[in-house]
Amino acid sequence: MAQSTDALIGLYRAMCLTRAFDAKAIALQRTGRLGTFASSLGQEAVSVGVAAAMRPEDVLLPSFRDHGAMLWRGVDMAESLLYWGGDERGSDFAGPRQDFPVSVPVGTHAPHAAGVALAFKLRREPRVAVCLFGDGATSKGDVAEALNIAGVWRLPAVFVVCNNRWAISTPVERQTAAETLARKADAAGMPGERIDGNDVELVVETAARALARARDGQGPSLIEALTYRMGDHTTADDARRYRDDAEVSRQWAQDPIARTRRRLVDLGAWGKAQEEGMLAEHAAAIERAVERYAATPAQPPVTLFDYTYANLPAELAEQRAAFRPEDA
Ligand SMILES: Cc1ncc(C[n+]2csc(CCOP(=O)(O)OP(=O)(O)O)c2C)c(N)n1
Ligand SMILES: [Mg+2]
Repeated sequence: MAQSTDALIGLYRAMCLTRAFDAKAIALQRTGRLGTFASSLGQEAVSVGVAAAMRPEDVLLPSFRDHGAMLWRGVDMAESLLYWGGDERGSDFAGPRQDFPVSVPVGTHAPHAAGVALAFKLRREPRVAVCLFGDGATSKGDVAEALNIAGVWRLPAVFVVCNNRWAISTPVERQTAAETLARKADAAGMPGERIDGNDVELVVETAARALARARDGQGPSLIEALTYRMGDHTTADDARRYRDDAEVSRQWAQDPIARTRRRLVDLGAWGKAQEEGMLAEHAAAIERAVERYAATPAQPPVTLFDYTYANLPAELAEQRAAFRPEDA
């Protein structure tokens, strides 16, 4: 692939940081210091690769497993921990200010992406809305509607299905009778392409092409990036209850991080010293983020009323007012 070695090192480092952050977040959850967490283990190449193809002024609409994309775009790890620790201030990240927060509702951010792209089109801004969602999300009406309207209005949007083969315990074979998820683009009148989502260079190249097309006024695209969810669905799940260990073991052979490292080593661009230096640097950065997260004073319970409505409905305003002063 036509990526420079430096660019490949940058992608490799970002995937490794994502994985190290992920492992730390799970450890924090296991020791009662984080509410929950959705691991991106094994699918880092999709998230990082898509974000790497974007320009800063584009807008990312991530799903809950897109830590790689969010960190690449500049979200601080301490802010991400705040979010997963149940503190809404974690969604009000310092930058990138116009990117969307994590969408936990499956696929509901796809119509938002179409809306963002429509705004760019009406304002004649050469920007693109990039929406990441899972294989399970493609069965949602929200996604079908978003693809349809983006196609008919030729909106500057790129939709990326991160096909990690599972939607909690539902395998993709039981999710759809369509031959591929990329084919869902046909009905919306946009190009759809299935790619190896564990090849980070291919992800960047494919996303860059789709972004260029959208920026150039040629309309949206759908990319299906095939990867695998190596971990549990979230920290509240135990995937051994519904899938075979052998399947998971087989998938490790496709690990995007090991693949990229092998490629860098073959190019003579990476070795033991660089690897050790990077791991130490990442561990220190993550430790600093954990400290900042732990040192953030918790918000008072009354703030649970504060982030859903711009104007609180009367009955909720009444409940908020009824909070005892010591809880407010
Ligand atoms: C609207 C909605 N329905 C159900 C859920 C519960 N839920 C959370 S994740 C998930 C499966 C998502 O699968 P997929 O789209 O493949 O994404 P992945 O978890 O594999 O990244 C479901 C059903 C939800 N969060 N939102
Ligand atoms: Mg999935």
